[in-house]
Amino acid sequence: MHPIINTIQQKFEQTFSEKPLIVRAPGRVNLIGEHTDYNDGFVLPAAINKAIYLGVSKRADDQIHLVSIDLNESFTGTVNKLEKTAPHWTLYILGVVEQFQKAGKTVGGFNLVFSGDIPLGAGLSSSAALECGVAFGLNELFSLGLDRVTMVKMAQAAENEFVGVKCGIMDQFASMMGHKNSVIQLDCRSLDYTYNPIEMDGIEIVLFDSCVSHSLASSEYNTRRSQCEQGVKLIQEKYPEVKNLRDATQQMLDELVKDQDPVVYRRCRYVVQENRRLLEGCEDLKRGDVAAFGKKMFATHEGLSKNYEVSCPELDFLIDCVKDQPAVLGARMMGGGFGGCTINLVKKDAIPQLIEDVSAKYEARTGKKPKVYVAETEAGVDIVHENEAATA
Ligand code: GAF
Repeated sequence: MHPIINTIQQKFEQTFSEKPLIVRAPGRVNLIGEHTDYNDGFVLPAAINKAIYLGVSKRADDQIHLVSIDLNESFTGTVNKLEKTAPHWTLYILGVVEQFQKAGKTVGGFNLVFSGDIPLGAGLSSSAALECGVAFGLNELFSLGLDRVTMVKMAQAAENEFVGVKCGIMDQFASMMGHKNSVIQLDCRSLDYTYNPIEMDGIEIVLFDSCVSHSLASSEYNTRRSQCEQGVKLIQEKYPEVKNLRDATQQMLDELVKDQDPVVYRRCRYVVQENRRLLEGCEDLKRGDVAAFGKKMFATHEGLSKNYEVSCPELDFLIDCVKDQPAVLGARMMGGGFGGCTINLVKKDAIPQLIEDVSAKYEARTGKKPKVYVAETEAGVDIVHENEAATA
């Protein structure tokens, strides 16, 4: 049995004297398309083999009992009064309950115990995984009949409204909708999506974790979002049909934003370029041209670092370490930024040596060893059935 599932079952039975329903909710990677989701643009994420596991059961009363095994903390509240002042980690759970209530779905009292192997603050979306796992578990427990995409939207709304981070929809979508061996090409405006098979023979996704802990809730994320909105407002003075940066062109930015606000201009230019890079990059992958795709990842990093300014010296250094390595086809910082992981497409045979070299250089420069994960794509959120739990 997977050790985390075992731990949850034991803790659950000790605490609540019953067996829980177990849900697995994965983290995500994103190959390209960063900071495009909240601009109605495109993203290319996949769910991965790192996950949060939750044990849940119904209660006869209206209480909510939560246990975080990893933080060694617990919380008791009630479905009738969802407190935003509760410890921070509870907001991702209570926020989902609030969304269910807003949608007129009756959620009774419940017990929940969770743990996971998604490193926290590494940009692999542990928060979205928790939200999606809670949504899926409660939907199942109380037979609410919600479909996956509806739960994705509710999980995102929980983060926007209860946690206070104005994130886009990418992370929740990837966690809920992932398929093994596929990346999801998602149009964040229409929510049309396709599963593109990952065909990168002999190439693996390697994540170098800078171990600089980012905080998505940091005001910088919300600031980027509002700078994009400012750019759109300037463009709308002449082109009212532009609803979001997704609709903007370089020429519109040059004409209407460049002289008005150089910082907003750089932010918007990055987003416009990134949407184009993603669409062209998907064509590269369809042709099997991973080398061309990888070059675009390096270009994305450059844009995120210099124009969008969401990188940090440690992430830039990790990219500098790999950019002239023939075995690394592409690399960039991933996720919201200000820390977390870089994502690297690396020739399989060269991985051990690369890890050794990069780790040594990183330690010499920063005094800390990076953590390294080789990510595999996985299916999205699901129930762990008893027979799977026994063999996982
Ligand atoms: C974070 C957010 F949660 C996503 O919605 C997305 O904006 C990402 O940063 C940047 O692409 O993970």
